[in-house]
Amino acid sequence: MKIAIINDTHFGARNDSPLFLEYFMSFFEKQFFPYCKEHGITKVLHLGDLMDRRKFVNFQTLAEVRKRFIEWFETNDIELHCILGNHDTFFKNTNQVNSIRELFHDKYKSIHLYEEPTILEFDGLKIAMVPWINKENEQQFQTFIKSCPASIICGHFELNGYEVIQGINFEGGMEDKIFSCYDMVLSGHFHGKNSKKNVHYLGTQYQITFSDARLTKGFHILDTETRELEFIENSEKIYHVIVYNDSNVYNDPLGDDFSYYKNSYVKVLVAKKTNPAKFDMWVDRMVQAGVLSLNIVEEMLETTEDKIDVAQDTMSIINEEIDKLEISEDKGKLKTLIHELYIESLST
Ligand SMILES: [Mn+2]
Repeated sequence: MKIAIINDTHFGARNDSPLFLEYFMSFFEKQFFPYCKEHGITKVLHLGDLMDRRKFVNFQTLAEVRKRFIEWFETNDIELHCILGNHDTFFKNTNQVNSIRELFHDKYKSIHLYEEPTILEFDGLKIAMVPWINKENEQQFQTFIKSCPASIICGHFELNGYEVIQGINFEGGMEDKIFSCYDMVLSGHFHGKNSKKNVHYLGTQYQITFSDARLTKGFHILDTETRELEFIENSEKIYHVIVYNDSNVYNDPLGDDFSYYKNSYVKVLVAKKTNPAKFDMWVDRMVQAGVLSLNIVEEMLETTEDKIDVAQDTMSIINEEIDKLEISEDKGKLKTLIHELYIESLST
């Protein structure tokens, strides 16, 4: 049997942006749902952060999620097995009040919610489903994993030393050695796909913030017989980084078709601009194509001595600069702080 795994769908992200929600839904309607149908998948696991907002729901977002996501499972008789992520819970220290329970659980037969560590069995393969761990359930979790007979454990784990954002490893949380006896640990929470040893952070299925611009996105299929985890890439993007270079911009594989950039966020890094009129025409065409936001970075032109890789995203450039600093302070903490400020500046 093949099981599809999704996580961190964050419906309602970016201040309940209808454009982001459309981009998210289009992934499900054009890629994920047809894939499930075509491959006869009837079980889907969701590893937390179904909704983005912890404290309230926007009714327009809810209506779209209900009609275009939840009801698909119901209509097609496909099970959606959910655990709670930190974004699903109202309080930080308990899972008792959570959006999945309030909005969907008990109202739809296809939606299954695990508020406590639970062992599921698919074709004889035992899979443990662990909700967000907080002060209230930490002891219960510790007891559970010690005697858990499952070989695969799924959760929304916060583990020390794993990439929280490209180039930055999370400091704090639990150590991965507590899972050393499991064949596979599958987790939501950190949004970039990254694996170490038996632990796999699956990453979001699509881009949510600009830091996702250069990451590979998609969903996963677990084969209960071979226990292999297959990655299915989603190449649809809402963020684009284009390096503008007078001499080759028209040789782009997309040719002159700027419609590809409609409703997306485009950052243009100007590497070489010898003909300003040509550049202006190029920008005009980009605007006419209906981009949501066009951010042109020209300062790169003046930094020839330092050989900055203009194709990098902002956070990677900042991280490299921090790495070069000769300071006694903790560079990891500094990166985390700057990253938080950066994300905050994006989400206002
Ligand atoms: Mn998340």
